[in-house]
Amino acid sequence: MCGIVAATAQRDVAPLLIAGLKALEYRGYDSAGLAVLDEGTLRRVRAKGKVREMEARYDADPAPGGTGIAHTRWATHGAPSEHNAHPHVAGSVCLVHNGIIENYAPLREQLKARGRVFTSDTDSEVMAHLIDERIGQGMDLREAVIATVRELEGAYAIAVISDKHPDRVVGARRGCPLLVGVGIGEHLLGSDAQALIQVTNRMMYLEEDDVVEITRSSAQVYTLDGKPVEREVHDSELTSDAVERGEYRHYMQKEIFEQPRAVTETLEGRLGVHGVLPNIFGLGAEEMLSKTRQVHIVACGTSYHAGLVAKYWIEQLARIPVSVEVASEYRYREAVVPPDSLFVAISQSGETADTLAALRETKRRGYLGTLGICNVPESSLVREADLKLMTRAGPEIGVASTKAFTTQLAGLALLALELGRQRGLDEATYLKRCQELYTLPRFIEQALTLEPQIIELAAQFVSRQHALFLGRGEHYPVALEGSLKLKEISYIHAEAYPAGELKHGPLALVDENMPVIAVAPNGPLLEKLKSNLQEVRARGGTLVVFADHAAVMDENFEQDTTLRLDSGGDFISPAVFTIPLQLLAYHVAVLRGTDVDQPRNLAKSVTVE
Ligand code: HGA
Repeated sequence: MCGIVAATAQRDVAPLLIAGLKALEYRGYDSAGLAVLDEGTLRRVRAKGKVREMEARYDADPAPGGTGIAHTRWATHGAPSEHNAHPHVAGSVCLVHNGIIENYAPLREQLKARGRVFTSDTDSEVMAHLIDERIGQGMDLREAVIATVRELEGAYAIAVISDKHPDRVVGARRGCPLLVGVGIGEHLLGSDAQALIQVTNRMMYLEEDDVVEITRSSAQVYTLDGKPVEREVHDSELTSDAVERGEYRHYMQKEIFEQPRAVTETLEGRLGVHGVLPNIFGLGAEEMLSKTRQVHIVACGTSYHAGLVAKYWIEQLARIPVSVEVASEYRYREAVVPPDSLFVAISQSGETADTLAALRETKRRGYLGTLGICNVPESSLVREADLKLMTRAGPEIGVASTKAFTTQLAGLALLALELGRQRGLDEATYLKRCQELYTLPRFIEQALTLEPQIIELAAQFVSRQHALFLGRGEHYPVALEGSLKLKEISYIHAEAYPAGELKHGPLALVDENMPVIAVAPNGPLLEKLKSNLQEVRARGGTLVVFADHAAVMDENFEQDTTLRLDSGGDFISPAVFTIPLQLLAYHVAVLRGTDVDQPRNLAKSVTVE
């Protein structure tokens, strides 16, 4: 979602802001803008589209200066256009915003009644006017920001400058991420560490309702009562080359191929020869997990699919009930929480607005405790959950999630094994499953070698309008994930069904124009799946089957394409079978010429509701 960068320095900050925006562009690419203060004079450059469009305008007429703010937008209120691009200016105030101001409509009406003229359709602009009014009444910038955010309902991360108060930037956050970069003789603000890492690795993470004022020499955090408060400075482990694309054509392709290493990192130091190592979920985990009698998993999008796979694993290995729900539903529902329930929140960024809100809801719903499974160590989710497991996938830039998913699966497999061990899973099965999990990176590596065949297969999909994915058991969520990938980046309408549901409706859609993609690992459900595939053949459907080497398939059907891979065993096979589906979506999108890393209408790190 929208990305913010701000800086105040002894040097010209415009190049820092533009470099920061490029690193943040995965969060939004509807428009980009920056504003720079030079000796009390404000200059603003904005453009619809990507950062490079704005940069070209900036280069044609540079606006150097020592203090500035910048933004890359994913529109929520008002069309993607230049006049809705941030920064927004009102009088002496210039502001960028990530989030949604829910009470913007009455505030806007009140401001208009007081003679304020609006130049955008965004919810964000009200904040600039409110702050400017207060500066006009004699408040300084920080006081004006604090008084304004106290009036707001909704979520925000903001960065604000004023030509009446040069050489400083005031930031504030509630519900959306914002952190401070501590440089030498300079300070920055950013939506995430990637925006700042090119300048500094020293970061100060802001907490809910913090307000911060940065100058070249200081970064002071305040509460909403205006009291100074200390926040620790951490050294980020992120490196700037972790966010480079290298020799790959797209970040998504790079991230698909990083999966063997990413999963190895997830498992390292957590899975030993005798099983899952102690305390990998944090202090107190042993006790909490041993008391757990029920698990609620809450997540969005791809993370939700990982949760669905985990339901099969945990119920099978630990014999305790698991429910999985999308966070935007869970948070507004009066969920029944049986005693000794563990709440598990899964999010790549740890800033997913709905997942975080759901986590916060648990406080009044009486859970035994909460566990966050997340890829970003300093995120809100990790800070707020009782127990945590970092997935260690490294930065994921492609909007369509790939390595985040398989590393989440690896983390959830550890959880299922640990719960199983505590709930009396027999030693032999436990050790067998642990060993299987240990080999997961190798089987992912092998699955990646299917790429040349998948490139050929992708050609069959280029002119398709629809696709149907089928799976059974824990491979049904894999089918869901495959269909999500395809629709996200190739814009082909795709749906996934449990194969047994086919005849209850979706079979009506099957004809020679409907490719049906089946996930067919060897196992107890294979025969059932094969019957479902016969139903497709009988209607003239084109079948693409991803099958285990060991699976005995009926391959004498002309309209079928069968690709073989080695699943590595029942337990890890959902993660392994995900790989060809990711590759298929990727190569179909490449052939269709879509913007693979930044698909239309989507953005990463969904920090708004
Ligand atoms: N509501 C603002 C900011 C949107 C946002 O944060 N998206 O992630 C707008 O529409 O400009």
